[in-house]
Amino acid sequence: MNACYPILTEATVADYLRRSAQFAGLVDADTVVAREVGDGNLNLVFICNDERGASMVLKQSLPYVRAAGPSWPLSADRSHAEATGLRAAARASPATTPQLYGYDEQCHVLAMEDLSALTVWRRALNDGTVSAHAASDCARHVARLLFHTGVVGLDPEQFRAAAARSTNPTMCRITEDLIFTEPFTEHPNNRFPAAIRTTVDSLRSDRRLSRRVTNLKVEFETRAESLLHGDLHTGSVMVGPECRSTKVIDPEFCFYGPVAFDLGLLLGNLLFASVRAKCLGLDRQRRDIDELPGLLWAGFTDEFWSSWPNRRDRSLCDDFATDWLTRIAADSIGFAACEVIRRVVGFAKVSDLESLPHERYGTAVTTALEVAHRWLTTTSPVWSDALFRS
Ligand code: SR1
Ligand code: MG
Repeated sequence: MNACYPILTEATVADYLRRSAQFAGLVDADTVVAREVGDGNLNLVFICNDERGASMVLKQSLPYVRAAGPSWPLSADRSHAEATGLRAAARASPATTPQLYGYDEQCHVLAMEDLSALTVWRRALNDGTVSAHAASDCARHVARLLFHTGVVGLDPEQFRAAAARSTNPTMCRITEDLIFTEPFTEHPNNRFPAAIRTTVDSLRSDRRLSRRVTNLKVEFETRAESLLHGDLHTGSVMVGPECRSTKVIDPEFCFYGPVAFDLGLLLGNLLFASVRAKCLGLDRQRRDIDELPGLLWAGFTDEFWSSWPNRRDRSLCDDFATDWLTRIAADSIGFAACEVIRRVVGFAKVSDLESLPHERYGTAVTTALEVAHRWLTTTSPVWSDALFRS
């Protein structure tokens, strides 16, 4: 595929930086060494180090889905959405947001803080580090974004204008297809072992489940509560040494949507960590992971209620907030279930399960699907310590 902008390589980064007025001085272009480390589904990521000890990250959107190749074209404009998401998050929650140094709109390149001293949370969980701190930090990040970009924080006209500026239709379409549609039908993007066909069929043929998933899909499409991260799984979070710092990365899917979607993606991905620990017989680790939903919900509601007295529109009464939180609690468990199903059945797998020994994989994915099925068919599910029980 011919892109109409130069695609960076490790060998061309120095030259790109030498020609860039915008990124001049961030690292020394004459001595910079670039290493491509991207392991996500979409983009190129270069860690750039110079001889003086300065470093930064360059992230470039490819004109296609990296994990699929040029046969799946995708607009590189997602880098614009990511810059918008990073700027909004930096205003709302600077401590949990990586610094954006600049954005080259022509070449779809973001220059950012180098976080290589931190570890991707999914990887830390896979390696046995649970990081309770990260659950609370992420939940607070979501709540702060809600209060900075939602109708509780902005004047109604500002809110509508911000929502109109932050539509992200191409990326939302990916989520609609991959999370809410394809896993529930026969689709070439799906891939799962034949041994779980009966479990998948029982999900697909459950009318109660289909009704709930359809309701959640329409919530996703229509409930514009605030700017969301939009893809807040454990691979979009980095945790620092000793878990003392947390950074929420990669908001290229950001859009105005239901806040429960961000909480739900986190919850669903924490279930994978729990199932993995269970299948590996790591009981202590599993017990620690199973406490994360409680920390996530406590972090979110604590931040919510601390911000609530400062809401912009004082006519919003406390009972409304209570009802709102009840709906967010139930919908986030529903969104979590959809995320679990798509990672098992559909496109874009998770290493928590994919790196399990072959003989444990079938049990792991069946357990995950059974929990998701329960979440989608329980009337008014609530966040409790028993959420991950299988
Ligand atoms: C085609 S993109 C596949 C997935 O990768 C991203 O991280 C999102 O989760 C998306 O659904
Ligand atoms: Mg991502």
